[in-house]
Amino acid sequence: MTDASAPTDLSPAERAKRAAAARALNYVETGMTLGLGTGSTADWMVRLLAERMKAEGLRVIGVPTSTRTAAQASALGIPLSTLDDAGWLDLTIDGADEFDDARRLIKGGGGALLQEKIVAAASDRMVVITDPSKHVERLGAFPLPVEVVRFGHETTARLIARVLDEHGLGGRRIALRGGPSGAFVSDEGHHILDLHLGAIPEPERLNTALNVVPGVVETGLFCGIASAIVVGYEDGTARVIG
Ligand code: ABF
Repeated sequence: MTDASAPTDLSPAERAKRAAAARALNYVETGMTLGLGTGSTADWMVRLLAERMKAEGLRVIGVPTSTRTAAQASALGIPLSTLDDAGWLDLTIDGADEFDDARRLIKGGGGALLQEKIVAAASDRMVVITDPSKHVERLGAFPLPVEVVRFGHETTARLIARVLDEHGLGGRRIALRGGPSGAFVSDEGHHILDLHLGAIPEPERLNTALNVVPGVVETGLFCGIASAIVVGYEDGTARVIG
């Protein structure tokens, strides 16, 4: 059933994002500490959460996964805490760049993968809000973001290339996000390498192998973290899968 309160002037893509965000908020109860995701779908979740807090007196504490989300949530009057002060979260709601049928994700297109993964891992449940365009049979069409320290990041890229060779993914492009003259810097002061792999046959194994490379901080492979996937559709409906 579509949400009668939804604005009528939304694009089909925005209607799908809003629908997923609205459906995911059904998991939210007063008194919860919530991980607030990052990205365009998560923007809708934060906006609708603030509306419900005002309209229904819902009381939650938010832990943002990026400075972008912190600014949005703060401006909307959502009480915020740091992850360390919160300690552990009841629920995290966040977007994704890809998801497969095993609820494995690629995240990090927005550059916040490190904080997103830490917050999601420190939550009883992680609910992903997304749309059908992000569903894949096999992860990897979306370039895999890998967060690396700035020191020696070109050498780290060469060490990553060796790992890819060992995983049958040799010769794939490894791109410094933003390029050498305008390299992206994450909230934690790191760079991001985007790995154009095409397909990732064994996501768990690759995630483990990449995470032990000196200089690698974290990868955008989320395996065994998502509890449920909420898919929003252009007709304004949403469905929970997995
Ligand atoms: C965020 O959601 C990022 O990890 C990811 O890049 C982004 C993609 O979602 P959306 O399409 O909603 O922007 O959590």
